[in-house]
Amino acid sequence: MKPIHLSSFSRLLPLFFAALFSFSCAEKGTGSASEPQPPNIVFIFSDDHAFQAISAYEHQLAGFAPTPNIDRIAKNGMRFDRAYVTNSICAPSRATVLTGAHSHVNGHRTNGDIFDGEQITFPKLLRENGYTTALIGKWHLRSKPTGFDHWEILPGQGHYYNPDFISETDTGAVEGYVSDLITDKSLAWLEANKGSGKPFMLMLQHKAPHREWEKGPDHLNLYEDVEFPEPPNLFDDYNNRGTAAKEQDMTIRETMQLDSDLKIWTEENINKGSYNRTYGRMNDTQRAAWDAVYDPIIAEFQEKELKGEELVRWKYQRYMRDYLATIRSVDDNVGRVLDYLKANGLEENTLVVYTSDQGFYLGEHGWFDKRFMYEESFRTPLLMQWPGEIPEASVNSDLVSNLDFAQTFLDVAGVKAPDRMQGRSLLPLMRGKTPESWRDYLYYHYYEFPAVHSVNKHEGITGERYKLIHFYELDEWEMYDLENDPMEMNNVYNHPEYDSIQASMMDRFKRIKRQYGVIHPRN
Ligand code: SGN
Ligand code: CA
Repeated sequence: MKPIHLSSFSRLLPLFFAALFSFSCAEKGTGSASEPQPPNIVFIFSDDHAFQAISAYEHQLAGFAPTPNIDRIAKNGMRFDRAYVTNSICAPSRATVLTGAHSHVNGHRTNGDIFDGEQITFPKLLRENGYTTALIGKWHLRSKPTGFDHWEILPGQGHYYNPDFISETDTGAVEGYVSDLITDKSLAWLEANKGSGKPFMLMLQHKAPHREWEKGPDHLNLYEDVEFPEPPNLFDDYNNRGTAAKEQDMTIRETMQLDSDLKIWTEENINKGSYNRTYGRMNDTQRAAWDAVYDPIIAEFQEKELKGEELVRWKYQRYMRDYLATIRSVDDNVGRVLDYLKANGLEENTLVVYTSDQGFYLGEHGWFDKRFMYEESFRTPLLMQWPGEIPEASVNSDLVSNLDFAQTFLDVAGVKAPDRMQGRSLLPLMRGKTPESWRDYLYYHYYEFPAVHSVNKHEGITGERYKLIHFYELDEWEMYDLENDPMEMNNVYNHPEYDSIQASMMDRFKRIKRQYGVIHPRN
């Protein structure tokens, strides 16, 4: 038998009691047992979902592309305004969520790494302590999931239309749209689990809104009549920034593809680029509905012969229409999960978390994609509800990160976190009581270079107001004053008026690296 941590034992007593009488609550659902038990955890994780695209964040897009269901979580609970990631790229972020450790500790630095599933993760610890666990949706860690009673994953990045799913026993395409299917499978698992007498932890991991942003059949026309506001720095010239910002390959102007990204599929490019894994996967009905929307767009585009800034503006509008429509499908499906919990008496005793593996550029600096330590990609959305524990409609602005989830979930379940984990439990913050000793800096490190989008390796720290970044292979430093320059257009490193702040940031940087055990030859 697996050991049970003492600290969790008292909380689990009622659970054993409930298990003895599980037949009596079989029809009512896990949360209806009369004795309190550790809460269920539903972790809804999307891919590349920018906080700017969640209306609860009140960004300039909010009025144009509402997310009413994700906003319900903010209304029922807490919105975190300064949630960040340790490494703004997919697989490393997922590895950090599972292990509660930075990339240099869990070994997952880039999307090319293979996750070591032998290491300790929070789902394993929850499972050892009486939880039933599942992971459904995007995984992207290349090794087989460990620590789950049930898993059904997309291969690699997954597909939007008629996606393949891999499970322990089966692999094959399932007809439908990916956000709906991930939710169908998650609700089916919850339903099958009803009355197990055990608390559950579900990781429901969407593929959307990842590139190439293929909207679903219910939302093909959703934003076709909407003209979205442009970010003020859509035409950034990268003056006052370093080499990395100038040499990246992620601009809407140059990098964003007309065919695969913006769906201008014509006789000439058909069967090229991502055709086979995107548009090429649709069945006849799906394709007919798609073509009815896109054929006129393609015809109009060809007629206009846009160039220069006009072409960038057109691409930005198309990008937003597609990206934000894929988010509406995620939002609808978040609504389905919230409704299910409510209808099954599970709302009260379930912590629901909505977050993303990283942020994303929605045209800021002229970019899409992520990777940089600048705010839009470094930050990630984070919303949580847990009635009775998290105050309704509350906002937290402490520095928190994906490093903290593992310890938070263990704390919520009354399970002791192992020393290897490097984050902190968010539970006191969730209850509206930030400890005096809460962190004042976060450490960041991005390693994937050379690679797609050409973002140089860098590491850095951010505090409440100032951010220091070192592009160490270029030996270039950047420092930003987020209060005076929230869009990070002006590198103030070595500006005399910031001398003393810079000196203290450099000192903190060294100390934080020591604290987290970062061993790096260049520093
Ligand atoms: C693919 C995308 C990139 C994206 C990476 C990583 N190109 O390579 O734009 O940065 O995934 O994304 S695509 O044309 O194949 O879509 S991540 O979210 O998995 O890290
Ligand atoms: Ca991602």
